[in-house]
Amino acid sequence: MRLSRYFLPTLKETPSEAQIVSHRLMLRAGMVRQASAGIYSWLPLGFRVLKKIENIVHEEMQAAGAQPVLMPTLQTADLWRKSGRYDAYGPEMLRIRDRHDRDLLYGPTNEEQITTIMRDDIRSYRDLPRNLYHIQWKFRDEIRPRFGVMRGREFLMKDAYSFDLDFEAARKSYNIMFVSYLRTYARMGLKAIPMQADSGPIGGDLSHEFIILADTGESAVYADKRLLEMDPRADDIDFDADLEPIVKQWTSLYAATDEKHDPATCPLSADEMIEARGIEVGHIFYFGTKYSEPLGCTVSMPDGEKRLLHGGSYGIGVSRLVGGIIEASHDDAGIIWPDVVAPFDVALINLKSGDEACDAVANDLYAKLGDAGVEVLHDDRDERAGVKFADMDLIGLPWQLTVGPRGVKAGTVELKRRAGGEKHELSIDSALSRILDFET
Ligand code: P5A
Repeated sequence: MRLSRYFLPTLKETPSEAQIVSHRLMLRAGMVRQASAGIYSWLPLGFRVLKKIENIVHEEMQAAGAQPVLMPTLQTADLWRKSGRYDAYGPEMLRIRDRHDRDLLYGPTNEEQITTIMRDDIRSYRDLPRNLYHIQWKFRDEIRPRFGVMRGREFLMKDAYSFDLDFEAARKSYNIMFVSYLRTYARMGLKAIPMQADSGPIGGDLSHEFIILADTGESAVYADKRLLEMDPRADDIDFDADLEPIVKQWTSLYAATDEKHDPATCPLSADEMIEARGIEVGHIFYFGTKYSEPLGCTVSMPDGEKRLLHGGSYGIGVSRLVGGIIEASHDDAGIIWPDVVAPFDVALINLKSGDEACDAVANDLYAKLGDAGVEVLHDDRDERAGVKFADMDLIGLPWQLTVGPRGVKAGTVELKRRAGGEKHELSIDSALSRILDFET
């Protein structure tokens, strides 16, 4: 992509409405713009990151056996009246009336809807287990939308729903999602710690929040230091195997948010514990027959007996993760994207756009990288070097490849890794192969 044609409205000044670093950087890097309180438009750069995160979530969900679907954003009030949540959900639910005076709502979550889909089309115990998920916009009329996409009113969630015959089987489905979540966050360069949690309006008695540590997080967290050393990607995972030992490894170490933390029962000494703040990037629930019972979701057993299904639901805050990753990975100059979610792989900076020799080298590098499948943002603008470097540091692409008149004469370019900041003057070919070896 040529930056001269790209819609990238970066800001020099720090927007005054933004209280935390990820919100400031998302506005300054031209990733999002607020449409109204807690509702955002995603501009090209931000949209690319959102899609990268979505892709990782899709891949990991499907590796764990969940199947993608897409349910609508609007649901009927009658459906929620049956589960009893229409009134219970309170003012966070956005209620809508259509031209026929029928009550609708903009879905804050989809337990009711997926349960009726299952109820209508699943017949036999042989059709279980099933896990369906979608990545869809949700609306919650949060009383205090804040921190940009971190606590929006409209936000993108991945929500998966498992259906099983009994508690034992449902526990297996829960464990699969538990392990899959750890790996999903690790793949994005995040250390997410599962913590005991309240199940709130979703309900049920088994629930874990996945929390990444960040000073600006909304929850206070208390956790065993050893959890920080554990690497969920160290083992090859066979999702058909018994995952209980892995889940136990994580859950046997103390970790709780302020809602659940009790100093009286906490087994850790001050030395053994991290006391920090965290961002909830995922939340999983087992709620048994809470929805299958009121909605009549059953299957037939071999003897003809009808059995209510046991359910769980599993959420990932996809749009929140964009902010969460920035909170975890930035410096004074801007964002530092982990490679896998970076909007482009390489910032190609032509310091003297319009100069024949510089243009020739930059265009050649752009073509070669593009042919190899590397995503390049080519700064071909007629701007001062300082502006170009500042913009590229701000938007945080993993590599900066700089073509300047002095280097071009000597046959060299400069390659910088945004994360460590180390710079190398290299021949054009070795710079190219350094990037290609890494990216392809
Ligand atoms: C699980 C999937 C649920 O809604 N039903 C379907 C269950 N869980 S949850 O904890 O309420 O939400 C799941 C994740 O969504 C993110 N999230 C938000 N992100 C941005 N703005 C919000 N206002 C918001 N509310 C929830 C969180 O990451 C949460 O873990």
